Amino acid sequence: MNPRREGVRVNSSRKILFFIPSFSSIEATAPLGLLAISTPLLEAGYEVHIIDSTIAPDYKRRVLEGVKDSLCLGISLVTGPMIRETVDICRAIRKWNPDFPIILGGWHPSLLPGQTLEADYVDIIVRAQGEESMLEIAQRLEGGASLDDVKGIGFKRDGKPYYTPERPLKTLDQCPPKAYQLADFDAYERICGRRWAMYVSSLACPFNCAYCTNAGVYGRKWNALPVEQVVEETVDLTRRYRLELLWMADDNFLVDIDRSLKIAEGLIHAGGTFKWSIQATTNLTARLSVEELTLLRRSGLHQICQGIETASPTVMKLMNKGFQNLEDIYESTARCLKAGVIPSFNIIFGFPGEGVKERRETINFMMDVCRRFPGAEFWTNIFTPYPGSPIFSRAKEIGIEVPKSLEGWSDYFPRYTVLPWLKGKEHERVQTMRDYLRIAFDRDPIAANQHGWAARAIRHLTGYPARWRLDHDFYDFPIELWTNRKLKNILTLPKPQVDAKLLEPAAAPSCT
Ligand code: B12
Ligand code: SF4
Repeated sequence: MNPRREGVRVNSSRKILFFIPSFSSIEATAPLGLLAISTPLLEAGYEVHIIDSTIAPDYKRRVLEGVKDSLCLGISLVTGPMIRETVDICRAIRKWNPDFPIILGGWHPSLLPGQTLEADYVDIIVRAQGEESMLEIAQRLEGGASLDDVKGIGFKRDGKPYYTPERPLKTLDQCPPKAYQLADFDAYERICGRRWAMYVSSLACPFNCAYCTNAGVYGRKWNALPVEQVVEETVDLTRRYRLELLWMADDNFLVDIDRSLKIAEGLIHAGGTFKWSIQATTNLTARLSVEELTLLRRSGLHQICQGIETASPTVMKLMNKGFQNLEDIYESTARCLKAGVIPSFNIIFGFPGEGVKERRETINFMMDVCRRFPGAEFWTNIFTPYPGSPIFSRAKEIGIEVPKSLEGWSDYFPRYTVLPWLKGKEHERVQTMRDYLRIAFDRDPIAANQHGWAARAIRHLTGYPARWRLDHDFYDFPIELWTNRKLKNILTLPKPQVDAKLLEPAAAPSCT
């Protein structure tokens, strides 16, 4: 922390302000990271306010107003465009009061603590789980005490960064429930068109894919909440906030299949009426029989999102996805659809080692699966080398230019990624091909506001030539994309004007 403030009483307020910068998505819902760190603060009697720029267009004014009577500001961020709003807000606060404590937590500060703390507008960074760290920081700031004994954080002393010892990770059952009562679900629904939330029932993933950052923060020791707690909390949550959908943000929900089936039985028994979706690896999904999938479907499971990422055996090896088998994917796709569960797949284009031949193998696979199994859906991305992922240790060797400051990471986003081995005309071609993949087969986004029926009809019609192009690898004169965009602009429902209510301080300590 800044030497001007370390060990000095800053502000006697018991109000903590949190800010989450927009994730540029209309698939909007409450930020779980902030809901998680709010609970211990509420239990200790602090007043917590959250401003989410996704639902608060005048977020800057609100944050600048809100900090005036707060003890500190905490910001949650992942690598990418969220950093832009973060920097803007922090600079404005510095201008107002250079001594006001600014704390950064979440994935980016956890993966790059040193570089994040270097920014002159950051006082404290929190690494990994923030429930206890944030509470202890608030208590030290309030009491004017030193931060030395707060584990898992970094701060500045005499202008130099100082890091406390790592805070051991807690298993999920040791973490408090999330403060969902702080979320303005009405505002999220107005943006998204669907009333939904995220829920975490297990933590970490036993695998170690080369492009994935998860092990860098949560390790690889999978742990989970007890079945009864998951059933009770999810049913209560969906009833209390009238949610139609829960998106399990677990990295790999199906690690313990027996537990998954017991959750399904529990939900049926408890009369849960909500839809839910999960993320799971293809090998674990493939272990489910039609009967088991049918049980999951009866409990409301409607989609299993699986990261195939590539269908090229060469690239699969490079990605360290030795656990994946393409034949199994065909079979499990058939089983999912028979049971009424949507198999939804992610693909990453441009992983180092993927050439034209390997990319073609993946496209052929996608086309084949979609044709043979109508209802299966694919979402694609361009590879983004995130810090903390195994491949990132080879960044220099593979020619990735690593940003040298916090601001430098603002453009780090799959949509914009240009790689040394995928740039110029070839990059443009892959982007056009991705656009054709988007319209070639129907998909079901979370955001119900995204398209009106007319826009969907246009996409359906342009699907025929799109499939022809993908089969023939021909993307010149992309007239259908142009038509699709133009007509969509005319026919798509206007994005709703959303303004979140100023959230009332939640009464401590009633969480979930
Ligand atoms: C849900 C989710 C999303 C949702 C977010 C919706 C929302 N309203 O929040 C959606 C689908 C929109 C999304 C989008 C993206 N995501 Co995402 N997402 C996740 C996911 C699956 C869960 C995050 C979560 O809520 N976890 C539960 C909470 C409780 O845990 P937590 O976030 O880790 O929070 C804890 C700590 O980090 C800390 N903490 C968090 N914030 C703060 C703040 C303060 C002040 C403090 C003190 C502490 C603190 O304390 C919390 C409690 O212990 C993670 C993977 C994962 N395993 O976590 C990826 C993940 C965060 N996403 C990631 C990425 C890359 C993206 C996208 C770029 C993907 C894309 N292709 O577009 C976009 C970009 C978003 C953006 N802002 O720019 C990466 C981030 C990597 C990185 N280096 O930052 C992750 C880690 C996935 C991965 N393995 O690579 N994502
Ligand atoms: S990409 Fe998925 S399967 Fe691979 S390590 Fe990350 S969470 Fe696990």
